[in-house]
Amino acid sequence: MALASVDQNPLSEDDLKHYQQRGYLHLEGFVDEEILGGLQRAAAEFVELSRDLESSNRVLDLEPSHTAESPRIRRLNSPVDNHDAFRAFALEGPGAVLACAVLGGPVRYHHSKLNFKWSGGGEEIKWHQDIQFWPHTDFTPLTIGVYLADVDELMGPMGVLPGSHQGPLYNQYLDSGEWGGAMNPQDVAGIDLSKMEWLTGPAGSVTVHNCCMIHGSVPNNSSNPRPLLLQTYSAVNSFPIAHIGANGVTGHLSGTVIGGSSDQRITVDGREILGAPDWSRAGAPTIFGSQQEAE
Ligand SMILES: O=C(O)CCC(=O)C(=O)O
Repeated sequence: MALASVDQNPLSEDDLKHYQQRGYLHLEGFVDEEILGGLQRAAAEFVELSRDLESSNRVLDLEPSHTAESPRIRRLNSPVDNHDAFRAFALEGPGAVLACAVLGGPVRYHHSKLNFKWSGGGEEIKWHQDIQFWPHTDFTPLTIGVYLADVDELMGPMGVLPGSHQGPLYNQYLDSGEWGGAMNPQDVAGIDLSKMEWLTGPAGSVTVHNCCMIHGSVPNNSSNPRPLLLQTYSAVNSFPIAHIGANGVTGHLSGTVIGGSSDQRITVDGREILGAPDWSRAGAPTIFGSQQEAE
């Protein structure tokens, strides 16, 4: 996939060092007004669409108190698959350029979502790490967040625990054995919540966090929604591991390679494999077909 401005590196050496050591970046006002306006208009279109819905569907996840007069969207699933403005931002525009800059080369897009976190109590996201939701063959995956509105401390900004990406990877199952999607209270008691950094900022500000980072956000008790557009990428030769969590159900454009090509080289258990091409869209040829074509 072609990048809008592949020659332009938006990060300094200090930014890269900060990401490696602390596991996150906080880039105030990163997205310019024109592109931000396009993303905001796209988000507003989904709010209008939601007025016709009485319950959640595949694309829009609604809060129980949602009504046509007072819409309350929890999440727009896979914005990249559902609107051109989100697709262009994440696969060709500033989101793509930033992902390539942080990871130092071509990247593989994994998934996207838009968390609205509505006003007056919009929901908390408990402390968690992402990698357990969609394990990959390495720990390069990261998520880029864009605030589509000004966000202050009262609005439930993203909170990250600097350096925690290098620490333990926690069990996110409940004691009952069911998937809980968050760290359990005993583990949360063992982390120093006073070290949390709350990433606020004007609309267009960007957050980047590594897949092993402990992060979350408190309810939005302000009178304005807190739309946060999130898109996840890995290094090009990092691959999602099938049959765990969300891998395999992340959207039609998942797996798109941005800013170069993939040579399908992966290392598993210390051994390098030069894997076959990606046949997930076109369908796999048979071994007979491939071998005869090669003659
Ligand atoms: O919306 C937020 O504040 C955080 C989102 C998040 O951590 C997630 O969806 O994994």
